[in-house]
Amino acid sequence: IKMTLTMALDDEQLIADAKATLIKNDLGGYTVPTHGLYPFQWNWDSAIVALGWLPFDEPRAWEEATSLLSAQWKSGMVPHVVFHKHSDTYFPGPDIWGVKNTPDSTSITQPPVLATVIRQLFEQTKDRVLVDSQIEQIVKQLIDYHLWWYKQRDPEYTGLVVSYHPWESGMDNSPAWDEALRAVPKVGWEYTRRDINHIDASERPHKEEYDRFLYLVDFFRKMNFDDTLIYQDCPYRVNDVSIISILHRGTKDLLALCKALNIDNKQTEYLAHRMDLTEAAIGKLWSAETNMFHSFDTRSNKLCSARTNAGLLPLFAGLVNEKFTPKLIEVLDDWLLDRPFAISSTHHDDPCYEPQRYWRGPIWLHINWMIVLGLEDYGFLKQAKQVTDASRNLIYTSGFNESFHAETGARSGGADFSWTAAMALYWLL
Ligand code: 9WN
Repeated sequence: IKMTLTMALDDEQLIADAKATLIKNDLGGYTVPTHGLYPFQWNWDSAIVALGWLPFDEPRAWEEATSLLSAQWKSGMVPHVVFHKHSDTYFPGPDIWGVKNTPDSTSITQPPVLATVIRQLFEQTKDRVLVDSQIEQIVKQLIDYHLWWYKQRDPEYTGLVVSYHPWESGMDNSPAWDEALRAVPKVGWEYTRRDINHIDASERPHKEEYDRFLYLVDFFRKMNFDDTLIYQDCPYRVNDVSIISILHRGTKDLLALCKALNIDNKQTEYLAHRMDLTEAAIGKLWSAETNMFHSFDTRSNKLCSARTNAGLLPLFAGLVNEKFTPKLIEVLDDWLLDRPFAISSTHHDDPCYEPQRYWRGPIWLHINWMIVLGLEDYGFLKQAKQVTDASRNLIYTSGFNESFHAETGARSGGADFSWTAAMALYWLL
């Protein structure tokens, strides 16, 4: 009884702290991931954060989405960062990206998890007037966004969209990108990073990666942000299994929303057709050697070799067929074995595994959340519970950090982090 009481009190305190974290990071209509390190609005962070606002401030949850969508480009693209207000604490800012839009933004996007979140908001919001006043406009913008993904990022109808930048994947220095990134030249100019003013360099990407990240930013500007030219010539062009999975799940959720709103037209038909193409093509990302999914480098025509948690995300998308499912679950069981803190972003037996360095080892709760939803859909409830318990464990051990050290569960990256607070609210309430 004593144990239960202590836990209940801890939960109460954690819930209050998680809410306070979101409120502290609220800059009026949008939430920064954390002050200093990331002082702007990030695309997939905001989607996750909306889930955190939902249980205690419904209008604010919806506003998180509409403020992000206010930066949507005419093409339909929703940027990866929106620079609503000036800040000197982050690099690269709008001057380096060179985009001439209002509001200022970057020229790439991020994993489109927003549609899945909007479906949850639509189903769970109690204030139906709030929902009815904006859902059609939001769905219209999401349709444009998803059409843009398929048309511009898979113009050859392969079934697998491409990504042009590790920042677009949201898994910046994942070892999955090592080989593909080596083909990108290094930028020729000097620059000053700001991230290592906030966070120890041992937890961040190396300079060699930043040199190439920035080369790509320059390249987009030189191409005048033209989707067709970039598709043809971008030196980095990867079928990212994480983006592909999140897009697929998002489109499914978007079509469910359309159904609920009686939207049935050429666009929804087109999206359904694109989903069929992805289902037919996903086998290309399966490796019989590792028994899991990998991203694919379309420049070298090779699977990216590292074993990362992105390779589990086809579960979230419902893209794992009967032949692959038992094998993938076996890999997951091994990944979780004797690991109270899970799931590391890179498998602990992979030669590239570094438990403290950003996307090369640390654990990210929003990825766990997606994997759990997938496991539940497939009926793997034991594993879903294991990952949920491990995620809660991390919150109890170290609070709301950007990510967590894969071995110790200790803080990794920024503190007072919005998406981790949002996931805490999702799991503790
Ligand atoms: C670049 C904000 C973002 C996340 C990404 C994470 C990190 C940025 C950076 O922070 O990326 O977009 O400068 O390191 O990798 O997933 O959206 O939290």
